Amino acid sequence: MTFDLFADAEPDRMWCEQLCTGAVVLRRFALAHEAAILTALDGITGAAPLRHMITPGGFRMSVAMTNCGRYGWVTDRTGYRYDTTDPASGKPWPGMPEVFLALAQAAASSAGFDGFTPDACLINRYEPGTRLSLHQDRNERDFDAPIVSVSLGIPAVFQFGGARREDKPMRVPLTHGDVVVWGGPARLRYHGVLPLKEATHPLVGHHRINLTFRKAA
Ligand code: MD3
Ligand code: FE
Repeated sequence: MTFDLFADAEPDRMWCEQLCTGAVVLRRFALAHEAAILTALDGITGAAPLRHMITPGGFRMSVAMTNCGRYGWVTDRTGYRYDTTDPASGKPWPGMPEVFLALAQAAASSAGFDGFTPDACLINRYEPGTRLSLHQDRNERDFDAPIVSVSLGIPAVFQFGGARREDKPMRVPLTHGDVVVWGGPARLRYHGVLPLKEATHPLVGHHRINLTFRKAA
């Protein structure tokens, strides 16, 4: 079973924090398998390079992105969507590595979401100074499925807002190995990432990488 990979992952180094109903931070959850995750990531970015996509409004995103899994999230002048092909190559996105799937499913289970079957993994790469402004994730078909996000590399401050853009966000620091599961009533809350401070991570260098696992279709 895929879960076994994460079954004995040094529980003394891990703890969880509930942000609200449906949102749980699993601190250091991905740490025990960081090397396998980063190796798999190199395979993906070799086949589908990170790139700065263009928003429907014509702006170049400061966050560089790529995808793996059946569906990839893309944006261009025509809008946001999930697509089975990488527009840069015309080929399908790289498959979801087993270690990614095992991580996402184990994290979802730990947070009370059994049977999570992500078909999309968006990979975001931030450099110091880069931010992601407050938004909702609404391009997925099934809002009952949770979203699992994995933070790697240099630290970031995540903004976790409410159901309305005006709701004052709480600030959640996220660092290498932290995994967050967002489901239920938390699924449609506004969220973003504050501009990253200059820092270096021994394995990842000057970047923050975020993996976001979703059920897109
Ligand atoms: C809370 N990425 O790609 S992941 C995104 O750190 C995105 O790269 C951020 O927001 C990042 O869309 C945050 C965490 C996340 C993802 C989806 C959510 C938090 C969420 C959906 C609802 C509530
Ligand atoms: Fe988002």
